[in-house]
Amino acid sequence: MKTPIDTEQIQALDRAHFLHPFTDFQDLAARGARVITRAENIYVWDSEGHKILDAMSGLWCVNVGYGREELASAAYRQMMTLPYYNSFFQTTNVPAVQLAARLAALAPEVGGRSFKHVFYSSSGSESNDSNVRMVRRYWDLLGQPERKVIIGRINGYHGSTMAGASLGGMSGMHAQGDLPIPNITHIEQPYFYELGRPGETPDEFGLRAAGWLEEKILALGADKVAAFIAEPVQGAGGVIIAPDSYWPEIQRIVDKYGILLISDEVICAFGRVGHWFAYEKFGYRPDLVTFAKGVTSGYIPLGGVMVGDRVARVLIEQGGEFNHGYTYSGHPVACAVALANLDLMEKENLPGRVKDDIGPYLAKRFAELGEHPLVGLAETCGFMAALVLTKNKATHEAFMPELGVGMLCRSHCFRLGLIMRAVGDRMIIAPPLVMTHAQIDEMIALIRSCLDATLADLQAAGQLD
Ligand code: PXG
Repeated sequence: MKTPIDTEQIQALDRAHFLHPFTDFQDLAARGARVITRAENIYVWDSEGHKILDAMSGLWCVNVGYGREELASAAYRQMMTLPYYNSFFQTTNVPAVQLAARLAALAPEVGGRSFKHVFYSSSGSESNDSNVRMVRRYWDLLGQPERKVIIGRINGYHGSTMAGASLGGMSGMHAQGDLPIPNITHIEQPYFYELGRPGETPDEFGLRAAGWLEEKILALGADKVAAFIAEPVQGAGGVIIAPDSYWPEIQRIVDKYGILLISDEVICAFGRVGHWFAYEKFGYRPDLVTFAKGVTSGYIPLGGVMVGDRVARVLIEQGGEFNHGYTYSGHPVACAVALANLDLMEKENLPGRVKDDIGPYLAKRFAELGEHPLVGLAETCGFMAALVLTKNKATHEAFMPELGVGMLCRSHCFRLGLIMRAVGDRMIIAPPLVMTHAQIDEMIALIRSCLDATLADLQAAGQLD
């Protein structure tokens, strides 16, 4: 028998010593953190014994689900063989090489462009810092050092380091710490529900939204623009899915002005949208692809950049020494876990399952939630989905932000045994890719109960029309 966990003691130590990320420290100290103690398959348990269905895969990362023996064994074996060695001074290690070759083989070639090289880091944020370094180096080496500006999108998320937070377009993050850093600017996001005009079709809006990139390039001067960075589907921003017309038009624009395209697939790669890499689904041709999270299913930190031929050729053939890297670039244990994770994903055909089986099934069941009186929009992309809570189904009127309706719904979710994120009044999920149909049914029933409970609260408070 394991000793039971003393929740209050852990909470007291947590309060005393642990500064949590993206947290109001005082508020958390007053509430006390929920202590998560174990996990299996798609469920986590807290120290009080509550079982919770984790519809967020941890933080968009536990693609193969919890408790996978194969990943733990791979880490153990690698730690006993070679727990660490650097790859700085003309040395390499077997898992890092094998993983690089494996990722290069998995990344589909599009329009004659392929990805043969990988640069490793330990997170999505670091990978995007590496992107900034590589993009600037690329243009310097080509004799165009004035091409410095990287364009991102409002409400995009690219991490929390100085460069990552700057590339992202989260106003709350920019407000703290003089961000963005110089030479990073943003265009509006392709969010039809909020920005579409009356009578405009989604595809018309998609073209107009992509046009904002061209306007920005022209305003800056094309010879000043280095790259455009975007998530295939905006994750942290609330699962914002661009209309079909958006990405082909973005591709036309970046091609026209010769600027680099960075696809930040930290969330969307490794099966999340039904493909190994998401650019394949949306049919565009990035020059750099950021990855992290799902590459190890979050069991151990690993991130990196798939470097396409266009950039790799210049860095390799003209670059000399590249003065950038991390202690843990190509960490052997992280790479060994990633290889075991990819083995599992391949064996269980998780990208294919999302594309042809559980993705379409989730789409069908999720659409039913669109009929709920509180829901203005319900949409999915692969195995990520969003609901917009609305005051008035017919007019899509939003609730006053002060009401915190999303947070109210989220607290009902926790109480009823479901983890669902609230981004404003968008309720979002990104469940593990191993979910069965029965588990999808269980999750939909839970979401419905949470919506009913939120509706009852709002009715009681007289907040509905
Ligand atoms: N790019 C994207 C697209 C991400 O989603 C990062 C970069 C940064 O990765 P690291 O490993 O440095 O955290 C992310 C991370 C949320 C949330 O609230 C999302 C992320 C991180 C923290 C919170 O949805 N995504």
